[in-house]
Amino acid sequence: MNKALILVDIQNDFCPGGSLAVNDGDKIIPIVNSIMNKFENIIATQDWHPINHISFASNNEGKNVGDLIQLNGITQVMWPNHCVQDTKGAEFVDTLNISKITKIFQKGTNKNVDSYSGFFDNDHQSETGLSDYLKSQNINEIYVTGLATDYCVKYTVLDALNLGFKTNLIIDAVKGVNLNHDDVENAIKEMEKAGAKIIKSTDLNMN
Ligand code: VGL
Ligand code: ZN
Repeated sequence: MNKALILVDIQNDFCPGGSLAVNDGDKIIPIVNSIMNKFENIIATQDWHPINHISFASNNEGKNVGDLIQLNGITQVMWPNHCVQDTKGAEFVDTLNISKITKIFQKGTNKNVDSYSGFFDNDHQSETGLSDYLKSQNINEIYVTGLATDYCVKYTVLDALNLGFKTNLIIDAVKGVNLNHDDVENAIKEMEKAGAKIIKSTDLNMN
């Protein structure tokens, strides 16, 4: 069986200067680059929204960034426009060593539903293909890095565990949004409780 490194949404809009910047989001990039040589399978997800995406406050009259709406029974945060298809903000950060990426999965492409997880849309009605791809490569263990800890990283980890993948969270290679001050802490606890192993990038040097 094989293992894979997963890079969640390491895109310009989630780094300082971007429209949905995560504090110190760029600080993970040298760490992510430095562990790539431990993996043959390096899979990146890319938040990839059409300009009319439902998660953008700008597409919901009277809503402001940070507001919550109900969407088919699911709570949806109103985000600033971000990761719009074919824009600079949606590109991978240019200091990321993208030459090592072996496969890319784009998500959030359906304007009517958000997709935090790299596996499924938030309503769990459609898949990105990541799960089938991992199975086709005999990958049963994943190591997750990227942005943001309390959204796309968390949902990717929880879905991976539900799908039966052995899942490690590389704690120094993720950063979160923290709309509320303890969101990141709670997200880490939730992932751990669901069965994720919390490791440090330096632990990878020991095997
Ligand atoms: C994300 C909010 C909206 C993420 C994506 O990558 O964590 N967060 N879209
Ligand atoms: Zn998004």
